[in-house]
Amino acid sequence: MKMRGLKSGLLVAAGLGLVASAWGAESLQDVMKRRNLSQQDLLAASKTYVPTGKRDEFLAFSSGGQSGQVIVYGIPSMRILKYIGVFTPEPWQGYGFDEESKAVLAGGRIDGHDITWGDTHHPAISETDGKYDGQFLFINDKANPRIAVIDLRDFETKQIVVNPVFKSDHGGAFVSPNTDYIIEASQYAAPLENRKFYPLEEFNEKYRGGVTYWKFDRKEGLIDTKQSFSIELPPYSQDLSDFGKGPSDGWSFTNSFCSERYVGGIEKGRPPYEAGCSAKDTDYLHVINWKKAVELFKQGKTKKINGHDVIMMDTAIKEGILFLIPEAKSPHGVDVTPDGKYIVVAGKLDTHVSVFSFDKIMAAIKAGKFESKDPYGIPVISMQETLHNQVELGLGPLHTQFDSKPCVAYTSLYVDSQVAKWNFCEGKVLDKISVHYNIGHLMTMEGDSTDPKGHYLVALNKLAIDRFNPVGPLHPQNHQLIDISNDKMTLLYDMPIPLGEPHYAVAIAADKLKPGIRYAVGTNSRTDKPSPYGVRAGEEKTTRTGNTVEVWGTAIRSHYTPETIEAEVGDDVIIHMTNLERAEDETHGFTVGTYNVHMSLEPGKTSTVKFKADREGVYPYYCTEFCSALHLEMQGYLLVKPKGWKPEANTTMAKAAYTEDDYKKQLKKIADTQAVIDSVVAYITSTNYKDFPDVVAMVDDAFDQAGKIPDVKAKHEAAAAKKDWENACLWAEQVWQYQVKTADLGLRAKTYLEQNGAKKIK
Ligand code: K7E
Ligand code: CUA
Repeated sequence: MKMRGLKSGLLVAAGLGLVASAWGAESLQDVMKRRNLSQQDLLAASKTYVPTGKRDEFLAFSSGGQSGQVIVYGIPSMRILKYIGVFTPEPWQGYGFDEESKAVLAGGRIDGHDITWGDTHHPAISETDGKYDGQFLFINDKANPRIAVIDLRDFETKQIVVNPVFKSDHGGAFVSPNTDYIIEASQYAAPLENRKFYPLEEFNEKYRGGVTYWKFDRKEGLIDTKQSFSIELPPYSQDLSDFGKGPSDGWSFTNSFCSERYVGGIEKGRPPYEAGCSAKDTDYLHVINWKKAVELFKQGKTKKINGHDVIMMDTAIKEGILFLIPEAKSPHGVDVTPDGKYIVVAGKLDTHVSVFSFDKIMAAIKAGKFESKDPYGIPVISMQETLHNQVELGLGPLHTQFDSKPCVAYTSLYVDSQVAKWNFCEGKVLDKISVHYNIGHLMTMEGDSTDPKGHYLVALNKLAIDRFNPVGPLHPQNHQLIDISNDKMTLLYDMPIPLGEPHYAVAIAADKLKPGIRYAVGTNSRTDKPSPYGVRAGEEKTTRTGNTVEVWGTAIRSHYTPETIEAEVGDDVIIHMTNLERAEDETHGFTVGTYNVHMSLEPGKTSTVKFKADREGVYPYYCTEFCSALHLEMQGYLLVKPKGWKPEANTTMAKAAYTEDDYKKQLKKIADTQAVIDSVVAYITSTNYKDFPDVVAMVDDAFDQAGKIPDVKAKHEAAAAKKDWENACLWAEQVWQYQVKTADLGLRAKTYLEQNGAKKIK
């Protein structure tokens, strides 16, 4: 890893000499002077710059905080690649505007109410054997206790589940080492029953916290709510959680604050929550044997609350699956080390991080050695006897991530606005770096797995203050990229994020992700199953049943079938569209003006929009993605007629004047274009193009377009034979449209082959 820094340095040094000749007018020194850049700046730039056409080493998935979305960006370039709509409608992706995605969002309804936002905090990538496998992403919604499942084959949200017993959550989403369970801990204690009031005076008796273990069915790609269960916990504000791994696999850890169980109420003259919730010196780390909890659940040792299985505290205590360890007050992060031997806890109001030894915890439990019980009878293990060490790091330590080097950890210091690099085995501070400002979480590459990758760290700061051009009182977020490949950390880059507060983020080696580029034609992308509404070319139809007009349509450059949809006022209109394209990145959109519907039709996808045609009028529909030269012409009309309206007899469309000369010009244009196509085809087939799957796909798509020509050619020739020059010209024009699309694909394939070293074989 040292090599990287050194290599970049050499490149810059070499660049200083070379650039002048390569770029002519301005030398690198000129640019440095003009832009007031130092050598250090250039080195940082060379470590983050990803040249045009090149890709990033890692992909980060960041919570989008109050936006209810997930932000995907590349590292080290910090280029944003996508916002994934999760808990919040996202119109570009049609999320919340087509019926298929509305069904996903409907999974997140609570008490019959739509909830159209979320407070996303902690994303988690699925793991196999404790290592990121790049298949799924999970994220929690703190405000409305929910977990979402995103499939990384297409980066789409597939499922939202509502926690059946919590009223808020925080300690999720984190996955077990084989992703058979996803953990979600509650935050603010409340009655577990839904729609049930108890006065705050009964807080200790009736209010509860808890932790839920969601069963993940990897084959279905969905959480199985019926196989999921919770454990009742005391009304301490449970906070973050983590699963054990390696030697600690089978256990989970959830910390808490406000174990004082203080209830504020300044309006009644009581000191506020913040005073009462931090009065004691310690709070509690919950230590849970979750594998044994699964057994108890399977044995039916649960109570149904709101129809959901809950292992009650009494059972958990009796069965010996629940323990507490005092931890320094108001802790926030709890992070299991990659080797699974230690649990690192940081307290916001303590300058230390505490490193607990899993071995020592097990020894105390085996020996039945407890220092006391909490008010609910949960055995309390001694903090002193289970600590491996405590390390003084600085003010406001929060979260910890790990390096690829053994024993090396990084902890965020919120109050100091710093990152501390330290050795958790030996309890030594190694380095510190300032960040801007008030860092919350931090992220190293695959840094919470059993196999962290080193290289980079991103500081997710709570405040940006003066770092960017001002854009009003609401500032962007600041993600700062830090190079951790050397002994000293160096700050490389500030990235503004113009979305909600990022809490946690996770980053995975880019080559572990294998997203698809097209769906099988007629796929409902939200269920990953064939849509019953998908049709192929030629199968399009429009039906009327009672007051419902239903359209099974298709989209392909540059037209929809059908191009006219007729309805009467008051009809229900249902439009299914299938994108017939096979070419990469040939997405079409679909909207009907003023009806608040939108689809994003990636190649092969089938989507549906539904609405009531409640107003007479003429409503254009059109494609919302600039998909081809004739994208603007990818259009049609929804005609909403008065009830019982009939056309007058013998009306026809206005005619345009076309002549035989016009037709001849069309034929010439077609012949010229065919010459271009022929030369491109000759080039492609003279190479080993079959060795390039991307090119094979383009060639398939080109033949698909060319294959439509004979039919249409027959039409213009038949019209010409009848001297119907209008139809002859227009059908000839359509031939040319297919030629243009064929040529476009052919030229793209040719460029690709030239740039990727195709060999001549003929
Ligand atoms: Cu903002 Cu993990 Cu929800 Cu810490 S959390 S900062
Ligand atoms: Cu299809 Cu624009």
